[in-house]
Amino acid sequence: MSSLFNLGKVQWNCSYFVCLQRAVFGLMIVRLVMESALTARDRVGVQDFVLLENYNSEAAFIENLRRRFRENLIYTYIGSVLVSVNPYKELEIYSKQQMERYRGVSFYEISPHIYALSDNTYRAMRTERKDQCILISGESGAGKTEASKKILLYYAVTCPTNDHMAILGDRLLQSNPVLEAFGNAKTLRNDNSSRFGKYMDVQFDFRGTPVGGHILNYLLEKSRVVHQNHGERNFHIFYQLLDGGDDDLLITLDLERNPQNYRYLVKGNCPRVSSISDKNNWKVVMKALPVIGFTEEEVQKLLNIIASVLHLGNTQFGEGEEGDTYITTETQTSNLAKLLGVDGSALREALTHKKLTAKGEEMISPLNYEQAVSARDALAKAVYGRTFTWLVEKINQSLALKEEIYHSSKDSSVIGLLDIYGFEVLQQNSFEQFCINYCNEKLQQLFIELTLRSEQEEYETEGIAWETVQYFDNKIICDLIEEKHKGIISILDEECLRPGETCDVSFLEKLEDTVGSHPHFITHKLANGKTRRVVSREEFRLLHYAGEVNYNVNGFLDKNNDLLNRNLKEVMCQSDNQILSHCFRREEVIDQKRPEMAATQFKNSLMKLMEILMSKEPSYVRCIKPNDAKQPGRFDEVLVRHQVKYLGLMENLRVRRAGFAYRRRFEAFLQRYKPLCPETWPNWHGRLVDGVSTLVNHLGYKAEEYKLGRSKIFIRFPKTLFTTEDALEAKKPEIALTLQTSWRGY
Ligand code: AOV
Ligand code: MG
Repeated sequence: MSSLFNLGKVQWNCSYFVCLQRAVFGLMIVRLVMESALTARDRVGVQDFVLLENYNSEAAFIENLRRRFRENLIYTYIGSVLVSVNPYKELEIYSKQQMERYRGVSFYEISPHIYALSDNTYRAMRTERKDQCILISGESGAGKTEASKKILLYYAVTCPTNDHMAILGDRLLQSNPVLEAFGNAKTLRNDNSSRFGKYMDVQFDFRGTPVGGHILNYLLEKSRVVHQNHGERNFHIFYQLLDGGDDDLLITLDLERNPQNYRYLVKGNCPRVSSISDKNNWKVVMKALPVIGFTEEEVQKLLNIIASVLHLGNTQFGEGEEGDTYITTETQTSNLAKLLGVDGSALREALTHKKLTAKGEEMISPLNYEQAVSARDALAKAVYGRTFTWLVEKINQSLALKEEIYHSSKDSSVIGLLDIYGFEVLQQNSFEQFCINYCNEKLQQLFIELTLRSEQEEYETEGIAWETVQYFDNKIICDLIEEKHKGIISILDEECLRPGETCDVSFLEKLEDTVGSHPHFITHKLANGKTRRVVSREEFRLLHYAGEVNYNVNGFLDKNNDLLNRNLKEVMCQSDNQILSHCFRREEVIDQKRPEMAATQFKNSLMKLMEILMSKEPSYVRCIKPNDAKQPGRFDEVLVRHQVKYLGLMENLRVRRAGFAYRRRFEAFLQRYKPLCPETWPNWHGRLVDGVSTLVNHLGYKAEEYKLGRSKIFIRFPKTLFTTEDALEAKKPEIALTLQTSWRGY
């Protein structure tokens, strides 16, 4: 029976084939039998990590995540913290019906979901009348932005509204594609990576109707406008315009369709991304702009700016004999001036000359080639960066639908949503990664402080004794970066301001002198005078909470200075493009005071953000990236373990479990388990605490297993709860029968 048959070039021996088939079939049966033998809990894991038997084991934690991920259950709780694993595929769990399922339902009653967290936060805001915030963290590509969009959609769909407020809902939702077009880009980690930080307040009136919104934006990665790493792109909007804009529009803007014709778009050698349709996204953005209140004229001015950035990139220089510079792309510069709404010869002059004031006298000096290139790039970054800020302001105006409610009403409350750029380690890390990772350090600190604090506070208010848990406090790294006079940012500022010859390397030397002995700071120099291989002479390494990152100091000073030549500012503030004249103010030219440096500005804005967040009741979404290939179904255990570690999820779990694994308000506990005790079933008429006490006595809870607080029952071991849950499960047919009989009886 060993006939041979051809399968293309491969020859299969039939008996082997049959054997293989049998083996596979056998395995399938074994798996089926095993699976049916497994209880649902074994197969899909536990939906709250506090219910894990072996809660100290990282392996058990990851196994639980893996099991759930395999079953497309991407959400799991650690108490009230939602852990989310990016599925990298569309799941059928975000429909309107699903939203309805979660509306008004107690957090733990149904499976974990971003909607449950959204709903719980909303209800807490309503019932406790306290401002809330949802902090979404995780590394680049872990799913933060998607989570924030889902939360916003949940509110837009489920909150009570009226015609007037429906407009607000629309605007809130439509602001997303616009901000993403201008502030997101394809990176190696994420095809739609947020290159700015975003904190959005949604304001609700006393009825729980959304009445306004406000966005704070943080440090856009402007350097991307002029440079992209290999395999990365510039901001989406450039490609959208070239792909989606109609022929007439491109002619007006003097643009060609091929992105490869623009020097600012070729650096990453990645004009197209398979997961992105620039053409469709262009349509979405063009539809969204009027909804947010952009007039046709404003849209045109905005597009002029986008096009002018591309033309700026193509502005080329030649070197004169005296070391001076001239523009070789004359015609393009005339078009560029038109698009920028400025005088052509003034622009030409400003791109090739510098204005200096020495001893009260103004002098003009020619720029050399490198200086001219860097002045051009600085202008492109300034134009794009300031337009982005203007865009956010414009969106804010449109979201402040009812100004008077937003700013004055005592009856209104807020839910804040924080979606920042995730922790990032690239092959070459620069000033931008330094800022992004510093921001993540701050957020992690907030998480540590607030999770521990709120846990402690809960025990305190409920009058329950508390055990402390050891955890890594990353304050030491935050201090290293931000401390006044001694921190890296202060040293960087000093170096930028120090007169005389300063450069990126002198900054590195200064760092070595000042923070060289810090346990989280490393350079190539070893204490014994030898050289460390893993860090080059142009780098310093920070041991972040989330991993080690080498930062190359090249460009740190320039990026922190973020200077634009004065004569370029002068030209720009005369622009007849209203957006640009708004962005480049005359006062800025007159005012000789040096504005704050970029890193300090960022530090101060983060401090303010921390204050805002501390004043609110936080909820957390901790996003995990299951693989680096952006593929569905792949769970890379090493990668996940690393994230579980640095997100401090095990500590989070231990803290949650240190006291009591599980807690619930008396009424909720009684409501769920009252069928298990004849004295509480079908209704308990006394005090809630007595009802719970009667119930747990009947269930045989031992004194060490639980504690009654002022308004909640705290259960120490998951086993206790499992037993109770199993008892409830066993009782279900009986309860159903009772309900049926009583129903029939009526
Ligand atoms: P990020 O915000 O955390 O990265 P995103 O939210 O942009 O990450 O997610 C990256 C990609 O993962 C998305 O474009 C989706 O393709 C996919 N994804 C994420 N969450 C889901 C989900 N719940 N369902 C389906 N697909 C999802 V960054 O902005 O780079 O830090 O700084
Ligand atoms: Mg994002």
